[in-house]
Amino acid sequence: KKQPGRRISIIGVPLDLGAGRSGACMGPSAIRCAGVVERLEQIGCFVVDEGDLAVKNCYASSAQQPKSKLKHLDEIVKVNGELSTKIYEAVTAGYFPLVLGGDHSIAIGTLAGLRRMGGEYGLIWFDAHTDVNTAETTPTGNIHGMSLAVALGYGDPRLTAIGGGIAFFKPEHTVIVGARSIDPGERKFLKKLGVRVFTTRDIERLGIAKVIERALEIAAGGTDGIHLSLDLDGLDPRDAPGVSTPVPGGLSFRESLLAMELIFDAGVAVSAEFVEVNPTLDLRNKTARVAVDLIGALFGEKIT
Ligand code: B3U
Ligand code: MN
Ligand code: MN
Repeated sequence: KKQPGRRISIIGVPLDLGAGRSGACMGPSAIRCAGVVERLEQIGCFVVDEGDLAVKNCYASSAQQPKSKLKHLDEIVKVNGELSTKIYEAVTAGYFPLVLGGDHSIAIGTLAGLRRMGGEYGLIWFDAHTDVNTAETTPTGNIHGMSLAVALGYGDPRLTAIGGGIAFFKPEHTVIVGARSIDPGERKFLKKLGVRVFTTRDIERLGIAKVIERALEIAAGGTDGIHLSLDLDGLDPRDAPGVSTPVPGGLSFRESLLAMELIFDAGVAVSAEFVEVNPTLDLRNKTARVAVDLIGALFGEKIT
């Protein structure tokens, strides 16, 4: 199936306050250096790079943290509010928003912006983690471990209020792919809500093609399209070493690339984000280059 080259709006969000260590703030630069705009133009996309949102990145030590359980809540609320507006404007203008992170807390803003469109969207969450902690369950206080819960309507009221707090994503159209590090509170939450999780064990047994086929049924069946939230730590650290919280036993580069190709073939994606690239831990920008390969495949680049 041939799809026309898309109009893509690139939005960089150099935020790392949601993670447990600094460095992901350099992710958008690293992905640009790896040639994301050129690659998309080569495959016939029309690309507008909006540049980066302004972020006051003051990565405080634990001793400087406010007593709040959620670390850096004020700045994260502010940046995600701005991001949600950017996303809403891009989609309204007919663009496919491609958000470059930044830590995964930026999904709060992306998804709030998408929800403001009023349609019903499905969600594919590609990640080693499940990011459904709340203030009650978080073992770290890091907001990047809470963004999926917020998208589903759970969590700190200041986070769920972003974008107007209307019509949250539905658990029955949400699917997690690649999980292998789930906290006890998250396991309960996912069970209670009935969110489908394809762990790395499921992928090993079923194969990535079957898993993506089922994920697309869940996320795209009866919706107006899907959002892909791709955390680079979903891949194995051998293929994507430059991430803040690597977890062994992840998806290979080949499996991840096929996943992107299958999502392109389905023709259902309306927005995407690529997050958690941390250049300070990377090897010669390898992880950013992997991100660009995956982005190319998501927009229709083919090996042959
Ligand atoms: N579940 C843990 C660890 C974590 C979540 N997301 C990342 N790490 N990248 C937490 O802090 O919530
Ligand atoms: Mn994540
Ligand atoms: Mn993760």
